[in-house]
Amino acid sequence: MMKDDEMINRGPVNISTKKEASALLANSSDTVFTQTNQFSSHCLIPTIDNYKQLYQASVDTPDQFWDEQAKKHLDWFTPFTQVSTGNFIQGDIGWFLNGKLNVSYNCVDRHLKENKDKIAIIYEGDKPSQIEKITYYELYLQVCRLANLLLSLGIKKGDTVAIYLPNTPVAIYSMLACARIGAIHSVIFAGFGFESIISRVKDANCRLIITADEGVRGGKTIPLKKKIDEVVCHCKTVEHVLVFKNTGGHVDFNPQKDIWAEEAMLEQRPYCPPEHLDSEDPLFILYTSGSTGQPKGLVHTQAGYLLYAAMTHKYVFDYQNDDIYACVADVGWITGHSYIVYGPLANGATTFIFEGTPTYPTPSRYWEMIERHKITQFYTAPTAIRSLMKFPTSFVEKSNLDTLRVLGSVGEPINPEAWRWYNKFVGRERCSIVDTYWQTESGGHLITPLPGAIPTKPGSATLPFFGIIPKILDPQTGQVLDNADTTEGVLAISRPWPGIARTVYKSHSRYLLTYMKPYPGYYFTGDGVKRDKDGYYWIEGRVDDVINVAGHRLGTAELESALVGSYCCAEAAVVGYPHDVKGQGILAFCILKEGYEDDENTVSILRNEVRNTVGPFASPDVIVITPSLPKTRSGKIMRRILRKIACHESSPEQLGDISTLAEPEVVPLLITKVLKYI
Ligand code: 6R9
Repeated sequence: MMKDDEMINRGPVNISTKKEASALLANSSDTVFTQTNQFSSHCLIPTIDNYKQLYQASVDTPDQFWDEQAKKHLDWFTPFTQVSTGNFIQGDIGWFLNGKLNVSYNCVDRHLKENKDKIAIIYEGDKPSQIEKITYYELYLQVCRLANLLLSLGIKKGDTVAIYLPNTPVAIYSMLACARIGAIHSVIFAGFGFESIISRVKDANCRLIITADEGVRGGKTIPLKKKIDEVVCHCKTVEHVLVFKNTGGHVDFNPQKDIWAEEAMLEQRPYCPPEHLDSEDPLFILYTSGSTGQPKGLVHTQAGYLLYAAMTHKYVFDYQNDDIYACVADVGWITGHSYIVYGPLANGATTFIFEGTPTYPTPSRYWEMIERHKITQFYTAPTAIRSLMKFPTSFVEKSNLDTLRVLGSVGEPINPEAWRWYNKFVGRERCSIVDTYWQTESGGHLITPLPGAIPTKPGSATLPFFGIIPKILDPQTGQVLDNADTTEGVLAISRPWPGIARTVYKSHSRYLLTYMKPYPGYYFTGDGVKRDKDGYYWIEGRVDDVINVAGHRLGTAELESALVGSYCCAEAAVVGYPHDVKGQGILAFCILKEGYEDDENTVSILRNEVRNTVGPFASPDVIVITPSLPKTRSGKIMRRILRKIACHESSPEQLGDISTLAEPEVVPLLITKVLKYI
């Protein structure tokens, strides 16, 4: 069942979220912050004029621009015959038509000739002493063995494979092994709970799941195989479970389905010819929360995605040959896909993968890793920066961070205070800060500074990447807003780019409904935005029922369905509220079933329900038990009012007319209850 908001397409603009973001931006200076980047002249794109020239070419003669880039950055088995096709009305987008290539070949094999012994992957486990370095040749052998193992289990081109692994090199081997044989991977973040895994495995009809015994984060062990054992009982399509040993911890082993991966790989030949795949064959599915309960399986294809990931990785991080590049995201999210795995490896880079957390064993962990490995680019999320800012600066000051050149931020708007801290204490005021705005759907960066070329302003993602034509639309009328001064509205993109997701798995109508129909002729990002007089973009956050908690996108409907799935909850409504570390926190209003009391026990039952079904990262920060919810007379929950209450914008003027509600008296009650917690 689709919710009203999604059917209306445009949905109501989430004013509260916008206000929060505007408040964050309010204290930011509008003057251009020109960093003293001592490396500017050595950057790949050293001046703003170089950027402008390239950008102009990319939008004036896009086919010529992308034709050149695709030939320069990718190796092809068969050349493409047409650069691009399709539009945002039909959603029939395609790039590099009839070309044949292989993503794993581009990420591994082609580097062997000159860089066989170069380190491809540096891994740090949860404990700082757990370090592994994998050369391109070793990576190649592992990928080939695993690809052959998948083939021996009957996995073939077009089959879907679920990957539920900790953030370790085997996750990279697994993704590349699938890519080698044309199987479509669906990585499921290892923090997801039971229901979230089942819905993803079922939606994609996965034939095989790749997992590990356990993961370890922040000193805590996370049972992964155990969770998959429960999942497999409910998912009939799963024929085999490949199990990697990560901790060596005990697992239940079902000889009918389970296979120890390392042992089985040893029996496989370390050569596997790469499948010649069409540019538009699917590469992977990645699920993302939307306005409705069921997450959308976005489908990315081979050539356009890889080219876009590789180019953005190269230019946005100013990636140069001997760099040691580190993105501390998880491969379970798009940031890990594009900027731990595909972008860096396509560029022959040394990429870093980290299984632990920023504060374990101490809040110096990131900075010590940078010193230990001589990291040159470091990419993290504002929530991590905010959590580390809370500690004394001595934790960061004692590390030697001289190797750093570029610092990246992703996942949510970075507040100027965090930006400045990152710049001062980590970048030591001599690095480029790149606040990269993009989405699972976009495959790679959409709006971002380029080191050396684009002067930055704290809190602004600055200017569009090559080929991206952003438009600001009036949320109600869809008119393009084009004031020379400041413009504010919703962000849309007016022309397809190579990295855009091509469809929602098995549901093209949902793809069109969510992204193309709200504003015909445009791709709708779902974000509010402001453009200042210098043409700089300031992302203001989601305008739909999606909340962004510590850089993770969560659909409120998904959380509500988990809450009502608990035996004690009759009805639930979830909204976001400003949170000083996580960006947004989760506030859940719940009506209990008859016979349950508003006490700690009930609240913990509700919280655990969300932890188990969606995942611990989605655990509500505040649960308010209420006898009723503000509803229209037709029974629709007025989320607008709940959002305002959550943001303390609950004066009568701010709330507007509530007399039309079925039970207006619940509003003051909720205001009082919320004040107790937030
Ligand atoms: C890459 C990623 C996408 C949503 C996006 C927006 C928010 C991401 C941002 C940012 C402001 C940035 N977002 N980066 N907002 N500034 N630099 O995070 O993908 O998980 O799909 O989330 O995240 O709201 O629409 P995804």
